[in-house]
Amino acid sequence: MTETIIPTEVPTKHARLRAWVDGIAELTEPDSIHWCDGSPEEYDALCRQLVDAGTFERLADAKRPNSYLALSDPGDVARVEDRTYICSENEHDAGPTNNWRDPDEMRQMMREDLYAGCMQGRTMYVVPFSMGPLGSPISHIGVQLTDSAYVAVSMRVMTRMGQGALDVLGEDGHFVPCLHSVGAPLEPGEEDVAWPCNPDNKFIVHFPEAREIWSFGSGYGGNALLGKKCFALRIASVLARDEGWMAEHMLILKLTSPEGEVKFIAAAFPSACGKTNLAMLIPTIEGWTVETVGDDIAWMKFGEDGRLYAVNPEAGFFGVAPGTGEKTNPNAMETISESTVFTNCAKTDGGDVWWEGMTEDQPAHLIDWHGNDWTPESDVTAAHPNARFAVPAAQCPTMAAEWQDPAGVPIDAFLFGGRRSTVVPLVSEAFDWEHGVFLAATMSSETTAAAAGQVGQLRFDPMAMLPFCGYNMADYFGHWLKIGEREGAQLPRIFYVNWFRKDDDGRFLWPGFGENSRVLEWVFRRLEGAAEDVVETPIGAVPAEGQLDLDGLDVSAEAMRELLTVDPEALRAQLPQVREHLAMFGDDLPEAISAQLESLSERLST
Ligand code: SAT
Ligand code: MN
Repeated sequence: MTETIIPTEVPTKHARLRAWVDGIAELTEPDSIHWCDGSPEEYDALCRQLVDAGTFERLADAKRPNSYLALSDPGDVARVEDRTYICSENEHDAGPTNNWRDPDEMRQMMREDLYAGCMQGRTMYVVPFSMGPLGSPISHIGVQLTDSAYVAVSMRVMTRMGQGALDVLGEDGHFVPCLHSVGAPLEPGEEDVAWPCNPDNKFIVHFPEAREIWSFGSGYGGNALLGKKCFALRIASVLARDEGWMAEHMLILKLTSPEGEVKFIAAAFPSACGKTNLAMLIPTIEGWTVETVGDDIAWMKFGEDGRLYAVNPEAGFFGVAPGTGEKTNPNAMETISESTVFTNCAKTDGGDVWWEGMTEDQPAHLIDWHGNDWTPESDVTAAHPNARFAVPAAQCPTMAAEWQDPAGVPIDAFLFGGRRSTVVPLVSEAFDWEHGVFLAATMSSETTAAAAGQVGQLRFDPMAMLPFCGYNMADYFGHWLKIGEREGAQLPRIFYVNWFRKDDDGRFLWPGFGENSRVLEWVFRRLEGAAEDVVETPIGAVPAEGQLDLDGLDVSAEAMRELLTVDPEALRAQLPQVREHLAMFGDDLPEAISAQLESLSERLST
């Protein structure tokens, strides 16, 4: 029995919004239009509809109450960077790291060849949402039009979605229009598939001047939940540049010392470096607590006191499931114990989900993410490596009380880092803002493991923003430098960390996870003006021997020395790769960044 959602009355007097919705409906020809109010009743009804359509399977309530599993089309499992475009009026403004197409040509092609009639046989959902707490001066409103109920449901988890956002918008407020279609119209009477999409025809398109997003062909994650990477990073980075604030790919955590003092830390790492784990970390050192404000994105604006105040623009976590378990992230496990939407995980015989790394033992039998029988003898993974959970942040046991504060939280430090098995020490502090910007602009991970004493092939991911910067990345470095020059600014101090250094036998030198709290403690003490005993190295200040709290830690003195060693020879060996990376930006590279490279090179040659 299929439950139909009754199309709603238009719940807003906002003329521009209504006109836009009408215009898109005329172009895409949906059967009906549903204005989302964001209520729990609507969420439940949409979920039931997704179950009827075969998109969702409800999990066993005894195991995981009020939760669902979706299995995507195998051709629609992740973001598609080669199909992602920044259509600025001027090609140069997209820069060397983005795909560019002429905006007029792109609009015309998408309207005529893709969007015309693309919602036939489907409902168009109007999804108003706030990125950031409702009504906060740091927040912004978007409205997504989508022909996917899965997307509407996910947007309710990931954003403040519904009537509240419309109320903030009022009759004339500004919103970012986000148009999305799975690109799979239905003929009259045609049976739908469980995961409609258009795998060979995906376009994830941004118009930075118009502050507009057009997405086609994919129903998955960052391609389709347009509030996340498309709005909160690519479009927001452009807004931030123009308005003097920052939209960054950063987690936000609250660190409290045994004395009850609080610091807020924002941290940027490329994917697969444990951002969600750090945001929900359980300290191993006595008396310290870490609480969570966000796990992926930070929007920061200057307060009157000159400090940067951050909000997490999202209201949920869209986390990678594989590798998440009681050992690696018990807080995440508790967060997703109910009311969670899972995508591309495996299903147990008892009606629960499972993925690689969830438990030590593998279940004897599963249904894998393709919908096939799976046993430990199978030669494929049971869950897709990019399988996800989407869950309201409010379910996380470590959410900081401030996470919904419209004023945001004052950021005391930025952490940057990559995945480096050699060369880069466990932690160092930049000399100053400009040096920190240089470190972040040259952030890298290794693509191939280096042999002992060698530098591997580096992949650079400046500020972890490579796929998310909505304009010329050289200008983005310039924006960071400008932030540093702002009069009266009380800037966060900048640290560089590396949890992934290995010994000559390829074993990790540092245990990571909860033990990373020892590094957070050192950062905290530096911010307080303590922990003054440092070793000045060519890449910044590293804790002197005895400065890190190692009480109860099972790491040998020799390994500790190795972890904090800065070898000028090895740094020199990686300089050509750093130079080549920055050369990509040509004459656009800010003078200060080239100057930083030259002074590093000088420090290394003396
Ligand atoms: O698919 S998302 O962009 O939402 C998640 C990610 O790739 O980081
Ligand atoms: Mn991310």
